[in-house]
Amino acid sequence: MSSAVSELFDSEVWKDVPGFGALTDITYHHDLTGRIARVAFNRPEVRNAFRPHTVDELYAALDDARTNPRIGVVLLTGNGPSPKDGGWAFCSGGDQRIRGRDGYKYADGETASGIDSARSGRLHILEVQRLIRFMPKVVIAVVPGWAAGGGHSLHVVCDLTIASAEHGRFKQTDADVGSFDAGYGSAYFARQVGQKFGREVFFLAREYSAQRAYERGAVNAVVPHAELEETAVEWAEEILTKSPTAIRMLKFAFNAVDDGLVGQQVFAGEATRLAYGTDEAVEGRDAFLEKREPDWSPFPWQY
Ligand code: S0N
Repeated sequence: MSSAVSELFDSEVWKDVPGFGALTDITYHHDLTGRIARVAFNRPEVRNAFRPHTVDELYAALDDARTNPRIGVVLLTGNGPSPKDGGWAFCSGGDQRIRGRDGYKYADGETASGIDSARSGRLHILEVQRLIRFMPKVVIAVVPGWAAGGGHSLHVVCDLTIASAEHGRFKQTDADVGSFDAGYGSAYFARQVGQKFGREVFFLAREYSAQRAYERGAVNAVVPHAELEETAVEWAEEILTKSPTAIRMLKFAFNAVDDGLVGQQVFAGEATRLAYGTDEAVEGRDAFLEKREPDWSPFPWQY
């Protein structure tokens, strides 16, 4: 059991993760079975905008989930509501107070100029996008409020999206603030929803309800706000009844068509891993180690 970090957070479902006690910008929990991870933006007063430190924490938690062999599904969400005005957010993208600016000082002392110059301007949120994309587990965006800017892109790159009927809202503000996600956020989004609608979302930067996003195929389910996390856990539990290898291969198969040679490489790596488990591959390895010709006779040229 864990103490509540969000109005939708069920303390009976989640436990703290050892080694992640000092987080400031996100929260990270596992369910009691240790098979589902919940990673949440925890800056509700700025609609869960991320600063560089947020992204560092996010990457560390997601990578921990990626490498934990018991975890099969990751829920990515935003804590809320905002203590200032009660507003809800998944994530509103990059913190615009710090973007490309020297000297902005947060209440907790972090400054834009305090960031190592080798890292300044580095959009490492893109590394988080790749981590979600290439993690051999299902990542579900659980959207309790705004998904805007770089937050919209994160929902796009997640495998599935479940949104709050009352508060889920989607907006791609990039062109309003002189920013552009020219990778998964836009091009892959257009693969999901079609070119015309994809371009509309970016070029007009309008606001879309969860229902409208659902109708356009950008969201898998729209559920009552109070049931959002419960529903996400139900979906995760259903996925966990499936074959881990089948889910992994399917995720990489879905990805491969849009990921070029990198997609092929990831899929091929998994195919090689499967092949290494066959007697045929074992024979090849053993023949080399035993300095003899391999005997392929037990292995047919299957058709
Ligand atoms: C999400 C929106 C639509 C919500 O509108 P709403 O409900 O009317 O709330 P607001 O009153 O606007 O906001 C409440 C408080 O939260 C602050 N706030 C909201 N979003 C941000 C943000 N992204 N950064 C900093 N503060 C934010 C508001 O200022 C307000 O604070 P107070 O109460 O003090 O006034 C609406 O808020 C909205 O449109 N937000 C901005 C969305 C946006 O444009 N995001 C950035 C888009 N681009 C990216 O994400 C690319 C990545 C990126 O920017 C980046 C990241 C890291 C490093 C560098 C970069 C880079 O691009 O250079």
